[in-house]
Amino acid sequence: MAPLSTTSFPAEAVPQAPEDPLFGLMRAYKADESPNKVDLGIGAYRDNNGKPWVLPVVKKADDVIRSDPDLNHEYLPIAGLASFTSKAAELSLGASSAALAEKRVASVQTISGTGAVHLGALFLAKFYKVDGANRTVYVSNPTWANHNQIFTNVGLPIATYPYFDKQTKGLDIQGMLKALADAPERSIVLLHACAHNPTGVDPSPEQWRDIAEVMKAKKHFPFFDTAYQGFASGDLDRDAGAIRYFVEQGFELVIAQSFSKNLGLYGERAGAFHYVAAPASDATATTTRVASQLAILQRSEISNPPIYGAKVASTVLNDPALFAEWQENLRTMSGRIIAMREALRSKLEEYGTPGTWNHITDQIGMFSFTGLSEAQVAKLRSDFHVYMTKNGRISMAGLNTSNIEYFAKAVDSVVRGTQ
Ligand code: PLA
Repeated sequence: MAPLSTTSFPAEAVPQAPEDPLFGLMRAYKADESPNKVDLGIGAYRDNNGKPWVLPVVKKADDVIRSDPDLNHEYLPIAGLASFTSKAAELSLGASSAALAEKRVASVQTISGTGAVHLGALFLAKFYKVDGANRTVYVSNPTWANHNQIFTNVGLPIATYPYFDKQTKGLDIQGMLKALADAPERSIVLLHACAHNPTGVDPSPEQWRDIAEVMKAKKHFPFFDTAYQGFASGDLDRDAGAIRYFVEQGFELVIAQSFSKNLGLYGERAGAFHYVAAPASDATATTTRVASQLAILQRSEISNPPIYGAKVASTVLNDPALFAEWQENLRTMSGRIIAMREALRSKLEEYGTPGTWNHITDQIGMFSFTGLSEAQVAKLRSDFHVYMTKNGRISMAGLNTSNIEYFAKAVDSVVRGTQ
């Protein structure tokens, strides 16, 4: 007879958790044997053949790294590769940033963007407590699903501010501004720097000014997530506009930065976390103290970050010729995505698919928030082998000249059949 269970982890204590929706989708797509299957799930760039794209500039950087006779596999320092984090900070803040010149930026290399959001969350959970700080993190409705669990896992409660207007399929700026004005003073506000996930809807520069004004009046704490710099407009500087504006306005803020998408380094986990102090006579001292505590947190979690992706990024960021080539590669990616947006919209309009489809080209970045319902998404999957998240988000890079017609016809059929 088998002995009775003596586990310390019975189902009441450790219930079966659902599979992560996005990675579950990826698994289901791989298992699907249909030759027509279309993967519009995870936000990873694909070339026009539907294949992962190793950026040509990354191949070159890889050659440089591998042919270095001094190459070794030693530990990085706790804060990571300094030649990477310093350039990563410049990329986000601008090379002529006053914050950098005044030494009020602390940068730590992280396990990509996710690790950066987590490190920031952990830091705030431990230290954002003085003088009536409100520990609730306000995230856009909707936001990247992982934001919710990263913050709640470290004990910071989540609240939402309106963001996407279902009617216009654009930004609900009035709703957003009102929610930020109504939130308790000194709340933490998570902002997508550009190419908002999942909606593809970004505030205009004027709207960013209004957001900053309300946040300043309410003394809110900005937490920027920048995972798509270069993917929104194709221009690295323009895509950093919101962050730079907030820094110019004198906010103390943090930035979680990912190089997964813009360098195509998904599995290498290259990212950084930046703390920027507000201008003040003691700003450098504050920055030094913050950096010292970030190092303690990092040491206890991962000790020190992985080296390869950071080296690739550092090689590209520090070499003017490679940097220029990277910008070209970025334009290739963003250009192909824009071409797919145009093609999808024009096909749906050509078929007379019920509804309006201008939002497909109005939205920017990696994703389009199609407005398809959960039932329509399910039907696309069961009848057409199209894989997308159930909120109606599609990763535009999954479309190409070979599958766009198939996808557009599938959408047309499903929308007509479920009205
Ligand atoms: N922040 C946002 C807004 C993201 O969309 C993602 C990735 C990350 C951070 C983290 O990416 P990183 O850890 O690889 O740097 N979002 C993906 C993948 C691409 C994911 O969910 O992990 C997505 O499909 O939404």
